[in-house]
Amino acid sequence: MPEVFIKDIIPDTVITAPWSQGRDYNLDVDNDNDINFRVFSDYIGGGMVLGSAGVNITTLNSELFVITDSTYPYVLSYGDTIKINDKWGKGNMILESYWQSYPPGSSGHSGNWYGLNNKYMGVKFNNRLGWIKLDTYTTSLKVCEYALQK
Ligand SMILES: [Ca+2]
Ligand SMILES: [Ca+2]
Repeated sequence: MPEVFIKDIIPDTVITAPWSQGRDYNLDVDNDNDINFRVFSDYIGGGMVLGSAGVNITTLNSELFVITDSTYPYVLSYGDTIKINDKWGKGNMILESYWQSYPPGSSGHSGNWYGLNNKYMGVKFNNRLGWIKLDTYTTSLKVCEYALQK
């Protein structure tokens, strides 16, 4: 078993987008001060017609991947196994996206990370496996902890 570096973020970092704004957060999974992920939360009003909110994550390195078969990262639970031959993707990923009509009447969401607690996103960086532990809400997320093989 390779050694694993685990970083417990204390306190957990909450990224909340105020109405009509966005908030971002930089995540450095191997702690070398070079940012690896950009997490972005937004909460946007499109005039009086439509509101939308969501949380996205972008990989910033060519050898950085998350477990997915699309632009929607998979959700892992405690005890799940991360393997080098899992399905990996990179680029601009959507954790969750929500929209609502105005006046309210219809709404919907996409992405696998809608309103989850204590879940994990699988990560691979230069063939080192790891994870990011997140909580997600409609207009925000909480970054709790991350880990990467040494
Ligand atoms: Ca880094
Ligand atoms: Ca924490």
